[in-house]
Amino acid sequence: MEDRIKALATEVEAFTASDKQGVEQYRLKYISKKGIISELFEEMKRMPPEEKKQVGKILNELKQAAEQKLKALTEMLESSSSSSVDIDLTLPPIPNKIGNQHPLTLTRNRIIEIFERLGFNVADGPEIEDDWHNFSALNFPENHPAREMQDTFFVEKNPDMLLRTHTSNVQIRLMTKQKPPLRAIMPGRVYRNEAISARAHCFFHQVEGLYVDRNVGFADLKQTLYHFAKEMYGKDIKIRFRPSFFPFTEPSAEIDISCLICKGDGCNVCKHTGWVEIAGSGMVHPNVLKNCGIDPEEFTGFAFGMGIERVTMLRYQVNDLRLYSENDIRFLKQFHTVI
Ligand code: 2U9
Repeated sequence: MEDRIKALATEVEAFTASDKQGVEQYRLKYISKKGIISELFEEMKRMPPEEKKQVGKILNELKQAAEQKLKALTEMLESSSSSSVDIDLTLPPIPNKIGNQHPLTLTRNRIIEIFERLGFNVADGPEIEDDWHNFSALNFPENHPAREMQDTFFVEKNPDMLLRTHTSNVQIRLMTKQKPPLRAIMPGRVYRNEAISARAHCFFHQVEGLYVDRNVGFADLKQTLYHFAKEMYGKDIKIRFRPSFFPFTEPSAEIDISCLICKGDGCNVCKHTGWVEIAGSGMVHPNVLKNCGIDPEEFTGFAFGMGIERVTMLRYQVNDLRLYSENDIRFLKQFHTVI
């Protein structure tokens, strides 16, 4: 019996385990109620009293050594599994990257905010449009160059359908559906068949506006857009109207603002004129009102249109249109709301 206990002590001492299962096997084999050491205690009970004393002593020593070993094996396993994940809790945290709104979104939202305070609603419409809503209803003659394939993207299978070249299609839909008074702005994406460069792109964004009611005049147009310019660029801004031509407005005018860079003294941005173009505008052509079922003898209206890219360019001094659609995080992260 004593020899068996000594052999077991050597076995216990030499035991190794590399995982949880190994440690559990050890426990079951030596320490559990049905393990070898418990069996030896049972055997000892049947021994004569004079031998019991000596065997009991070394059996108790074995039991203690086996329990110590179990503790050591468990601790070793725990420390090796936690050291495999190497975390230095003293390191500063990696900051979360917080996204921001696209500069065009910031500008569009600011434009909407300004016009909403003047009582304009926001209207929306389709980007794939038919010829009537994009051209004919807007008084474009049959042979107008904008209707050419070089200028407009047509749907191959149905040449009556096209990618809208302006958001004016929404105005036509609005005027056909609702009767005056109408006061709305139409922000949205538009498409033109242009070669991509720093100054032109095949898609861009516009906000157009429309106000139709009895007795709407050119003075209302001037004051509305002067108010817009002051809200967008500051109260010291100057505006001027230059006569122009569009098929859908009569009379028509282009709107310039005083150059924000040189304050009118002359620089590269304003090509040394002191003025930069910001929008087109005019009184809605009587033919356009008629095409939408509105009597031009009873109602008049003004309309305007501006490119969001251009407004943004002047707001943030961005000099290349391509930057807006390249998704370069170094460009995009520079913008924040200007209050
Ligand atoms: C209806 C009647 C009239 C909208 C207008 C302009 C002048 C204009 C350009 C500005 C820069 C387009 O983005 S741009 O290239 N727009 O010059 N837009 S008046 O006139 C309308 C629209 C709809 C029914």
